[in-house]
Amino acid sequence: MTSDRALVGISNLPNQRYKIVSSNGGTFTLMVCGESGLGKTTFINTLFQTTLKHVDSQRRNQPIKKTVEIDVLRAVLEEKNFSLRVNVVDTPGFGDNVNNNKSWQTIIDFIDDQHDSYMRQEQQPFRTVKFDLRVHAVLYFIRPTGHGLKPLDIETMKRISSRANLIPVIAKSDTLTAQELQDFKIRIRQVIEAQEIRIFTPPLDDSSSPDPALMEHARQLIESMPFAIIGSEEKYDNGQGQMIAARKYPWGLVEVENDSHCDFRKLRSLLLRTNLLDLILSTQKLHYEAYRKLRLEGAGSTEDPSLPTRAPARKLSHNPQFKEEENALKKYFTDQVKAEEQRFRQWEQNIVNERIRLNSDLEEVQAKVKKLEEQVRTLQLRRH
Ligand SMILES: Nc1nc2c(ncn2[C@@H]2O[C@H](COP(=O)(O)OP(=O)(O)OP(=O)(O)O)[C@@H](O)[C@H]2O)c(=O)[nH]1
Ligand SMILES: [Mg+2]
Repeated sequence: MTSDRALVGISNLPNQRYKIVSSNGGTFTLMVCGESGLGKTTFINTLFQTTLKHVDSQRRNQPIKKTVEIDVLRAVLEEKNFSLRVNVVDTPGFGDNVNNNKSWQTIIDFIDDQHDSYMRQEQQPFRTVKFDLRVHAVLYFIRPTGHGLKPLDIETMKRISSRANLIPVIAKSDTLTAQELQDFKIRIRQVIEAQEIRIFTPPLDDSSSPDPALMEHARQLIESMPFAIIGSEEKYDNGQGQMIAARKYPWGLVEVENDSHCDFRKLRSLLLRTNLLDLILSTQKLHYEAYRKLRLEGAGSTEDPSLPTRAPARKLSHNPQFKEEENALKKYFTDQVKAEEQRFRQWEQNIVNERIRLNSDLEEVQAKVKKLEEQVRTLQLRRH
């Protein structure tokens, strides 16, 4: 067991805390997003390798391909006396050359849709929520350029932060030197502050249990933000007979779970241990309540375009689990429309036939009337 686990593992948190997590349905949903090719899928696999148990295991050992649609992976986090269901939402990366305008839309819609779906279920008479995929934390992957944030990063992060707990991370941090990384972190923090992007920060003041070890840990986490991460699917011998997740360079290994190489362990601790409950509770109290309020107040009540103001168009396709349902529904509608069109054409034809028939009837009647009129006229002439 590594030192930070021993110090602030889930099992060391006050009893009440994980009771709440368990009674809250015991599900934690994590989402990753950002530009394409930054290692989002690799990060998820690294997390599964080091910490989580994969529930649908058929995906294992398949080579990573470019992610093309939203993918929800289910996992279990198991620790001493504690077990938690975890959903990880992998998303397709934003392209680099194509028109990136509104590339955040799929992600934003997904987050809004989950709030919407939860709200609908809560409104049902029996109020049993069966399907809760509300996103508790969004990892935003930043390209390790060393320069700063792109306008697209800023726009996307702003939109996410008004809906969910946003945690920016520096992707592929093994490609930067220690000094470059330090400067890059400072630059990113400055932009986040100047742009007033609200990121998730571990609370320092926990009055219910003022534990100095926890406080110190929280301080360390805050100082390290945005977390520099490294993902790898490969394991290498660390020279002491242990196989560890790392990236191999000619000069040596860059280790995923080494605090002097990157912040992977800090981020994992924040997500799955020390701040798990904060993330779940703030999603409910802050983000879900804000969404609910906006929806109940109706459209047009806010000047901020980044906030949801209306019911989202319910695009089932955002969730791959609904794909089949959606296709079946589409086919049903197409068939219905075809049948109706056919019926309408037949009906139109019937009307035309009827008109022809009536017209010819009319002509006949008119001819008869004419004949009778003539007969009347001849009779009248004879009488005179
Ligand atoms: N140097 C380095 N390379 C990495 C790291 N993580 C992933 N990669 C590599 O980057 C490439 C892309 O990784 P993916 O995990 O597919 O990236 P992605 O963000 O999921 O990409 P999309 O699905 O297209 O959005 C792969 O070749 C990975 O091996 C990292 O931490 N450091
Ligand atoms: Mg991917």
